[in-house]
Amino acid sequence: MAEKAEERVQRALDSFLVEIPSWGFPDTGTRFGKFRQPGAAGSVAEKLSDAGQVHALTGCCPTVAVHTAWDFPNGLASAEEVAAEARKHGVRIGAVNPTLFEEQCYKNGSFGNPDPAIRRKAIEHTLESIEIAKRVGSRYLSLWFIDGSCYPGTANIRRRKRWFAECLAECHAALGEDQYLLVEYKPFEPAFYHTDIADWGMSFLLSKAAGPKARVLVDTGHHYQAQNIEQIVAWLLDEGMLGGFHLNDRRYADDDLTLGSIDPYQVFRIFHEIQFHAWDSGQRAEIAYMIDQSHNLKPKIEEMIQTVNNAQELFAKAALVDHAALSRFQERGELIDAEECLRGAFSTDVRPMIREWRRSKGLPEDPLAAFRASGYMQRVAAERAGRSVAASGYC
Ligand SMILES: [Mn+2]
Repeated sequence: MAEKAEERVQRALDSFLVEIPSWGFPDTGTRFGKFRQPGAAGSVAEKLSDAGQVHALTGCCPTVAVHTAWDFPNGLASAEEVAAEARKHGVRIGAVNPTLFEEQCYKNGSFGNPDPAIRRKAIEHTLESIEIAKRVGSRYLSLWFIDGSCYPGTANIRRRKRWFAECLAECHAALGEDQYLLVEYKPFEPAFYHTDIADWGMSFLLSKAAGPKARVLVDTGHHYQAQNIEQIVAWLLDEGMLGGFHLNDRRYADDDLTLGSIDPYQVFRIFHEIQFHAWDSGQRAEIAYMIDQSHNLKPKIEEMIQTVNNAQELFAKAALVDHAALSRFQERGELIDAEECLRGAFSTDVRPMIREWRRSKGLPEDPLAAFRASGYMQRVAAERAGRSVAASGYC
């Protein structure tokens, strides 16, 4: 007899952890400006405190992604202090992201820069980030590059590809036993003619060239409009090359919108491919689920709770797909039944089952309401008022 819906959802939620980004809590903005929020985090300690709130109320965000330049002001020397601060707030440091895009020297790129001295500087920063990751007990070094060009003829695309392969291989060689290199892709922005790692295929090839512990990172916002993201995910799973996700949504291009706010069925289909693969292959792929959103308009902590909530709902819905039945329908070419099998799961209201899961874990049934009732925001807004400069951080 098939497992009951409630049990499937409980089991799925038990296995589903989502990492939240430190850059989701300070004041950030678009290229046009910032709208400051009272109580926005201004220091690493404040970011970790805010992240700790999200985990305390949702129970599924035990790690926080960090950016080397923004969160480790003294580089490696800050590592222990930041790790201790995270522990103090009930979380751990997750993926370490080298910051390879803010300094003036990176105008023409980092790993793809034609100047070998700048490529060397980018490698050294990445190697230090790997050491930080080791020091704070993080398994992931997560790489996103601005590299590319804005005008035809201005960059040697083939040479840059080879420089990328060399730099990534050198960084891969420094990884610890249990560490992974995650390589993100993005089709455009800030480069508007070519991006050195523009799509999953380029990330795949460069990861393969780097070494056995490099994997592709799929940022859901980094795709063209009509792209079939779940197919990319299915292929990466089948190749054993899916490392993780940066979860967000977009309507036009990368805008850090709330996950599932525009197209929840897309997210559901991605989660479905992952769970279908696990059923089919008998093994669950190790995937780092991370949120990459930085909100300029919505209240930051509430937004992060809303995103985690959306992620749990969509993951739980995907757990309701009857894989055995779906396989049968697919084999027999029963198109309507196969499609309805997916749609039925997607249409199920899983919220009562999620509330039940939360009750069973001693968590608030409605984390957003619990956060609002906690008075945390009012308290930190008062404590943090009058601070001069907010911590930077936007990607
Ligand atoms: Mn990203």
